Amino acid sequence: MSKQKIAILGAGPSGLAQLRAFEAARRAGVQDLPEIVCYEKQSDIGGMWNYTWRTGLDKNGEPVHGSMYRYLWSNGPKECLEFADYSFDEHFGRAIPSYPPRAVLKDYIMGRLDKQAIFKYIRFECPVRWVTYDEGTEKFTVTVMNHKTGEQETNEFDHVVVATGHFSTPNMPYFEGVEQFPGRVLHAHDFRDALEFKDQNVLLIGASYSAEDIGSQCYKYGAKSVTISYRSNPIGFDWPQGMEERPLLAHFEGNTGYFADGSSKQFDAIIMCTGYLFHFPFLPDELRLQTHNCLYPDNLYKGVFFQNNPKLIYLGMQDQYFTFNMFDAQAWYARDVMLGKIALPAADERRQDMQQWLSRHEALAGCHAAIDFQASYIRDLNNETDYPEFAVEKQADLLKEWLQHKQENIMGFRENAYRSTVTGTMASKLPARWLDIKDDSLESFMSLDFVENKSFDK
Ligand code: FAD
Ligand code: NA7
Repeated sequence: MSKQKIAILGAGPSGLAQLRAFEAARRAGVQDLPEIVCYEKQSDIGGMWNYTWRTGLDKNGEPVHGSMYRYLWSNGPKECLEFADYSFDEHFGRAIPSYPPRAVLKDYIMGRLDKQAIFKYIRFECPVRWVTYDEGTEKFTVTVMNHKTGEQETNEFDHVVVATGHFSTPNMPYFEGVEQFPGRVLHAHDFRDALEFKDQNVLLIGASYSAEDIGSQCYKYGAKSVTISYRSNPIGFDWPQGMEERPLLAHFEGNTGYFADGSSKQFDAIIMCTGYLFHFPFLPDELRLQTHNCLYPDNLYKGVFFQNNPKLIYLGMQDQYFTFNMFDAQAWYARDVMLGKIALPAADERRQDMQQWLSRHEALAGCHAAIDFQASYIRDLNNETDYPEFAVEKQADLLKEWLQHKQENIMGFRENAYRSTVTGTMASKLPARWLDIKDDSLESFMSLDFVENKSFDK
């Protein structure tokens, strides 16, 4: 029998988790591993964490994937995204604070990879153009544009793992009069540097993570005022002076925004923090996941296997309280199904299982229930694989503390420290207020005199 072939689309944290899962099996002595090809649009690994200064199109004319910006710090405690098979202690050799900047987290993600072992599978600058499935041969055909050779390539695979992320294609609503707005109008996807908005009156539309964090960045780096306009509910933090929330914007006249409560204000710039579209331009209707940002997208058995064709696997498509360790849980489970260690049930049984999760999802009341829901989803996956234990329920408790800490002080929550559920190590603390630490480079951060948390035992 010929070897199985697997295509992984995307080499961000999810695609890398899939590669790592197979690598772990190889190290454990599993024979006859499938042949793997990972197609990546960018010229390096890391997905979102691979910061780019570019916006619009990349050097190959492809839509820029990155939505991350300078000065971005982890928006959740690192203890809730720690890999169970590669701890922060193992990487840094000492305790570091709970909310590291982007470059520090990226260093950690990259640190667990044996680059030699993994890079050989990855084909960089190869955006996937089209995927089809042939019922007769039971194979997928994947066509990519190889920008390095300037030619398209087509190959056949037994499984396709879609790990292309879902925070990259802007959801950009229209507001009457915006076309006459004299200042800059951009989506969070194109936001790169808060200093651009220094001394400006900035309007952010949207009331979720992007609005909260970009607003905080603009405040930290000297915006004159930050106004957040919400559609459903205000974020509700005790914002510092100069930041405020207003109901939904109704329309613009020149540089003046008019809000649903009748109030108005003049602005220099508008940043749409209005979320992202699930966008898979390389998939035909019958293979394409159609959903929005939520904790349990329909038609994904175990959150990963596409119901129409479970040989098509989607990783990381959920809204994310948990990130890297959830991608691992998914990748380990998907690997075991692809290796035939776990058998997938028939379609109606898969439907029943999804239905049960969907009903739970629908009944969720509040953030604590949502966190517990995602933790139990991860537990459900980890129960079936050899991914190391990481006490996901305890991490859920840390996430609840995180919510409380944000509520107490949105500009200072990153000064809190938590204990790792993987190693038991208590994080150290920042030596200064987060608002006062403006250099976020790896070198600068790692040279800070972190404050050891002596009050806690290991
Ligand atoms: P991505 O990281 O998006 O990677 C997808 C990969 O697929 C990319 O490399 C892309 O180039 C590639 N790709 C896309 N299309 C194609 C194609 N057609 N062909 C080939 N390759 C393709 N998470 C946290 O844990 N902590 C944080 O602090 C945090 N902050 C965030 C801040 C922002 C602004 C954003 C947008 C996200 C943040 N996240 C954070 C969530 C983040 O999305 C995840 O941490 C993680 O990057 C998701 O990994 P992924 O591999 O699923 O997707
Ligand atoms: P989210 O979490 O999907 O949130 C999108 C927000 O945008 C949400 O508050 C929406 O309001 C709002 N929205 C969407 N459409 C509109 C319109 N038409 N008008 C006004 N407001 C709108 O996206 P984020 O970018 O904040 O976060 C995504 C990830 O990026 C996250 O994981 C972070 O780690 C970084 P709603 O509440 O639905 O009324």
